[in-house]
Amino acid sequence: MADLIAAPATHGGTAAISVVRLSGEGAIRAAEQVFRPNGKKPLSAYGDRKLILGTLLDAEGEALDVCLCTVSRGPGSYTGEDTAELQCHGSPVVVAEAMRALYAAGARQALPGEFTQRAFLNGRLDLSQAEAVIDLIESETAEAAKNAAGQLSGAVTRKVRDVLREMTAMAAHFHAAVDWPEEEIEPFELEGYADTLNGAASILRSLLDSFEAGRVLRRGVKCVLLGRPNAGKSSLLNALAGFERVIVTPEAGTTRDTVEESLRVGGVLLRLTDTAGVRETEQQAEKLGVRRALEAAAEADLVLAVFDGSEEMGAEDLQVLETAKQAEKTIALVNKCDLPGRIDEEKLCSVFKTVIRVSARTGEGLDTLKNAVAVMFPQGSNAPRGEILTNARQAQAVRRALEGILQAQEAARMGMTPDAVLVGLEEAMEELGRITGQTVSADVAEEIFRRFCVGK
Ligand SMILES: Nc1nc2c(ncn2[C@@H]2O[C@H](COP(=O)(O)OP(=O)(O)OP(=O)(O)O)[C@@H](O)[C@H]2O)c(=O)[nH]1
Ligand SMILES: [Mg+2]
Repeated sequence: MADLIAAPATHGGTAAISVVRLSGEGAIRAAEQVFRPNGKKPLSAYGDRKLILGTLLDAEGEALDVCLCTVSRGPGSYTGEDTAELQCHGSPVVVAEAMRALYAAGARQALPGEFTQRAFLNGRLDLSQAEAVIDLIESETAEAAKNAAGQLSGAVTRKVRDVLREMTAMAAHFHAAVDWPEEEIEPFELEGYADTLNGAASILRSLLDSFEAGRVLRRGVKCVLLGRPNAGKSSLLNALAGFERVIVTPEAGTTRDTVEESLRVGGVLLRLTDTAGVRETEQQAEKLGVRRALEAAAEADLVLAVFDGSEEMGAEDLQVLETAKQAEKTIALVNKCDLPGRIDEEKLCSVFKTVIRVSARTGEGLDTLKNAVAVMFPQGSNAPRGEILTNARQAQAVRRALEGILQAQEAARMGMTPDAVLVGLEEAMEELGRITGQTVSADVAEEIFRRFCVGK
C-alpha cells in the first residue's frame, strides 16, 4: 500500500460539516490516534462503512470536536487502500487542527487528485471514469452532471472496451494464423472482418459526433448581446439574470466595456457578454469598447442582435445587422415591444431566421427567447446520458482510433496484405487504450490528476 495521505475533502470556509479523508498504509491506525469512539470498542474493531460517533483529538490528545468517523478497508474502498473519513464540525480551525493531528500520526498532505489517482493506479477506476469525476465536480448544469455521472459508471468505457475487444480478437486471430501455421487455426481472411471494422468505425463515429454536441454541455454557449447604443442590451442582460447586474441609463453609450455573466437560459449555460453599443464615436474608451463588442461577436456561438423596436432603423442598426449575419447563430431581438413599434420588422425577418419581440421592461417575450435558445442548443445529442463524450483528450484518441480503422479498411479495400491492414488496427488499439488509461504514459496520467482539487 502507498504512503499515508490526508486532506480536507470539503470547502475551506465555515460550514455545518467538514470532511477530512485519509488513505494509505496505516490509515486506520492513524485515524485511531485522532479519533476515540464513544463505545468501548476501538475504531479498528468496527466494520467497513459504518458511521461511528466519537471524539476528535488534537495533536496533543485533547478533545477537539464531537464527530463521526467511518473506515473502509482496501481493496474495496474508493482508492483501493485502507481509508478513513472524519466528519467534523465545519470550522476551519477544527479542520486545521485535525490535519495537524493527522500529520503527527504519520500522514502527509495529499496532492491534488491524489485519492482518485490511487483509485486509478489500483484499478478501481479507469482513466475516463477518473476524468468523469472531475467533470462531475466542475459541472455547471444538471445535464452536465448527469452525463458525467453516466460516464463515471462506465458508459463511455464500455463502448470503447467493446471496440477494443473486437480489434484484439481480430489481431490475435491474425497473429495466431501466422505464428502457428501447423496448428489447425482457421485461415485469416480479411473479408470475414469487414463487418467488424464497419461496426467499430460506426461506434467511434457516433462517439465523436456526441463530442461536438457535448461542447454545449462542457463549456456552455458563448453568447454576445450586440446592438446600437440604447437598444436595451444591458436591460436585457439584467432581465435574464433577474437582478441589476449591469448599469442601465437612458443615456446612449452607458456600457463602455464588455461585461460577462453566466446564466442558465432554457436549461442551457449561456456565457453572456454585454457590450458597448455599436456606433461611430470620437470617445477613446467607447471606441475601444465598440471594437471589443465586434470582436466578441465574431467569436460567439450565438449573437443576440438587439434592436430598439420603438425607433426606425438607422445606420448603426445596419452595421449590427451586417455583423450579426456573419455569426454562427443569431437571434434578432426587437426590444421595447411595450412601446409603439416603428422598426421595419419585415426587413429583419428577411435577414434573420429567428426574430423575437421582447421587452426588457415587462419581461414579455423572454420565455420565447429561452425556448429558442433551448431548441438551438439541444443538450448533448441523441446519445443516452453518459455516452456523450465531453473530454477533449478522449475525443482526440477516438478520432485517431477512427483514423486507424479507416486506414485498415482502406488497406483491405486496396487488396493489401493482412499485415498492412494490421498496422492501422494496432494504431487504433493503442489510441483506444489511452482512453481507459491502459496505454497512457505515467506523465500524462500525472498531469490529468493534478487538475483535481486537493482531497479528491
Ligand atoms: N420602454 C422600454 N424601455 C427600455 C426597454 N429596455 C431598455 N429600455 C430603456 O432604454 C434605455 C437604454 O437601456 P440600456 O439597457 O442601457 O441600453 P444599452 O443597449 O445597454 O445601451 P448602451 O449601454 O448605451 O449601449 C434605458 O433608459 C432603459 O430603461 C424596454 O423593453 N422597454
Ligand atoms: Mg449597456
